[in-house]
Amino acid sequence: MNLPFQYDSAALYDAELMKKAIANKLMYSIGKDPRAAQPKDWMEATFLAVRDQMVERWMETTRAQYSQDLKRVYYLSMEFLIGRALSNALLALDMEDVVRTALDEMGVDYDELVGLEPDAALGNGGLGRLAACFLDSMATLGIPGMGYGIRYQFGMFKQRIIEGRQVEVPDTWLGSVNIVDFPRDEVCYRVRFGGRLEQEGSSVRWLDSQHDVLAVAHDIIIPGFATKSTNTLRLWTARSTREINLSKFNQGDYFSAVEEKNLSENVSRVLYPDDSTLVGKELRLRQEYFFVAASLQDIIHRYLSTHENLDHLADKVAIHLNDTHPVLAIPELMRLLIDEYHYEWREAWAITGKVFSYTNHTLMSEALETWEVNMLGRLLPRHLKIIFDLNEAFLKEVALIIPNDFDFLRRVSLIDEQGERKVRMAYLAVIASHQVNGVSALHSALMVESIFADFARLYPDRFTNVTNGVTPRRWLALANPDLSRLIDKTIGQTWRVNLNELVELKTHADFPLFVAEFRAAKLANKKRLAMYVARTLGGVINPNALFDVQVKRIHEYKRQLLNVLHVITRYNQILAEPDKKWQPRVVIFAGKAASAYHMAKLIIQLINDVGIKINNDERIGDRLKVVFLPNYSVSLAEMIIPAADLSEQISTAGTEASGTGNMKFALNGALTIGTLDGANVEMQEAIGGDNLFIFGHTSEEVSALRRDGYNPRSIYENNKALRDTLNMLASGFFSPTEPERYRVIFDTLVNWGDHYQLLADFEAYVAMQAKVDALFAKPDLWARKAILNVAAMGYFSSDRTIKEYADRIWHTQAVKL
Ligand code: T68
Repeated sequence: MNLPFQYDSAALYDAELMKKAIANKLMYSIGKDPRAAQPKDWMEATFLAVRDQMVERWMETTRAQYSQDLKRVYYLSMEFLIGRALSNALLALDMEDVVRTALDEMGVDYDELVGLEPDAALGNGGLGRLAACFLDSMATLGIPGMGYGIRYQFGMFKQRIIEGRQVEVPDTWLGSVNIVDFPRDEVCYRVRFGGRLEQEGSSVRWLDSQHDVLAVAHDIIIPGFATKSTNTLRLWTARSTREINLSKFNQGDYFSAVEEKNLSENVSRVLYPDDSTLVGKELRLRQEYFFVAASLQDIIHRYLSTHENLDHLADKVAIHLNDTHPVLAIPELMRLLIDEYHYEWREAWAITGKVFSYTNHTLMSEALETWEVNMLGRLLPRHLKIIFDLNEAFLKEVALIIPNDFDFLRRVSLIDEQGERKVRMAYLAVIASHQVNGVSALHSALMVESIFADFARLYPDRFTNVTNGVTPRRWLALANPDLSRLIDKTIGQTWRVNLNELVELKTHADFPLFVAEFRAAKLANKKRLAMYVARTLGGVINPNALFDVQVKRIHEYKRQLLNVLHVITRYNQILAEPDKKWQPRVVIFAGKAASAYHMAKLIIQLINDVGIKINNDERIGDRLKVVFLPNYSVSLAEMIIPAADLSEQISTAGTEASGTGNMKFALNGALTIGTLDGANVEMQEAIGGDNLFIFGHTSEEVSALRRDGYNPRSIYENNKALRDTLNMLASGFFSPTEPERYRVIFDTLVNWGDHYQLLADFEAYVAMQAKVDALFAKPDLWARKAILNVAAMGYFSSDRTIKEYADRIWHTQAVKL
């Protein structure tokens, strides 16, 4: 590669040395004879050999960060959806060729080996994946940043589809040999729960805590691309404060002897598999406090190793809250400053207010975290008291700015007093953060008009937008080698670190040779996906058909159902006009449903049932196929996205905060069919309206309909195609063994208000899909637009996003190496 890679280790470029390194690991770390080694053993050995190559750089970066006394960013997130690390490391180090050769000479297939690494799936979806892209960009840009999260023993569940239904299987991603991270047994903090408060004059003591847990650090190396700069993701695992209760054990009561240990270690056992809905469970609250308390102790410990006191903490420490899940960091820092370091309340608040910033990822009320005052008080009495005190001071201040408006005070109070009293975590985040951002222009604008409208009045300068981005390393260089090679050949290789260079592809959109090669790359990716479909599902799909793809979490607001309505309607149209020339299509879905979200699970089942009916209807042939790929994950996304022709981004306008899949698809040359929602709006501006398919109501129109009365039934009654489609759902056409199965979907849409306004957008959507067909029939025109999409994606690099955070929010500088 022609990038200015700044590496020094000889092993990097020498296949012989690499072979020795891998063989060594196989023998001495895995304990296997090469003749007996299984493919997995080779993968682990290779992983360890490659990891060694990162360690020196990692230490050098850490030393440089210390000696330059740089301000650090701590990115606190309950989720990091990092996916596979080996191929990513090889890309970052420019070592793929040498490892390929080394393995080849030892008779091991590189591609197969790379595919054996389990995904690190410590996240649900967009929020967790964004955190992973940010780590990649921070390392690449040299920003001294560190991620803090939880080392879940079980990550996101594995999804099996059995008889059309989602079945959740535990994700045992940590194999028998630990290749993932470096355990740091000595980096261990006590996290307290429960107990009581004792007031002594003006000071408060937190006493008699019970069920304390130890948090032990595990470090994952985050390599920057083509740089020595390397950051750390530090994940906490829970360890019992007492190994086993010896007296019980000696009395022969083995089970209760280990019970306590199990209970406290449950804190890092499993990732909550819910996104976009609130889970008010105690274990979740414990998880949140557990990782926040450990991280803050660690941050302060690091800071105090080079500073005398905490007076100027904010000069060197920025703590970013990825949504509200880590918001307990705010009262925790206040507690540490006041109770442990003896600051006055005012001083503590001044420091706290300079340290934190917060990103909001959703406007949906059902996702906004609140914690019952009772539960919080029982688990974290000191924090509840701090929150109450904060609230009192805050409301006093508000009453001065906006006098005599009790309703306003009630609305902005940190405590929701309606019904069971609850703490509103988002409000706590807002009052303590110096900056609060949304994740796309539209979302940030709606944020200050809706959930934070009152706060925007109080603190107009606090709110800002930082539009999301994705890392071009994983999402183009790694996921799409064929297209990457073509781009390299055409404009050089530095787009990997300066994605704006893709704009140079624009002129090439008119060169027939380039267009032909671009199409060839897409076709190769489609063939690869078709093979995967054949392998996993057994069905044959035609790589020349239009691949119409919707992959993301299954949620009503994302409107996979609208997509299904179009599929059924198309099915009916083909049957009605069998002699018309139909553009063959394969409609591909993938995505997980939260385990308790019945409607989302029903939607998965419907997709599978519709697929069975259509795929087996001989009258249809290959003009329409429906595929549901099980177990959507980062690594599956890396295969699916480069193979897509059409990217479905069809959420109800005003509901998808940003979306990041939308960016990944366009970057890989898919055209978007989408609503004016989230970052689609900015993508349209960047790409040009002629080069994507925008349809449907705007967020203003959605609100207006909601306000002025929306009548889905009349839409149903007045649109024959829609009526036929919905009647098929209600009558059991797709579920003959259980005709009532989809009645609830029919009712939701037709009789119960259709909250996400699918019917309102149906006609526009189907009409736009016809335009999609018409354009796809002109392959060169289609390819031209696809190229213009790729060319316009520079802005959507997470490097740009991170630069914005670093400049405008964190005020951090890059390390000099
Ligand atoms: C997503 N949010 C947004 N939430 O939906 C998406 N929620 O539009 C945006 O692009 C992305 O964040 C990044 O900004 C989520 O993914 C969650 O995953 C989540 C998890 C737990 C609780 C609540």
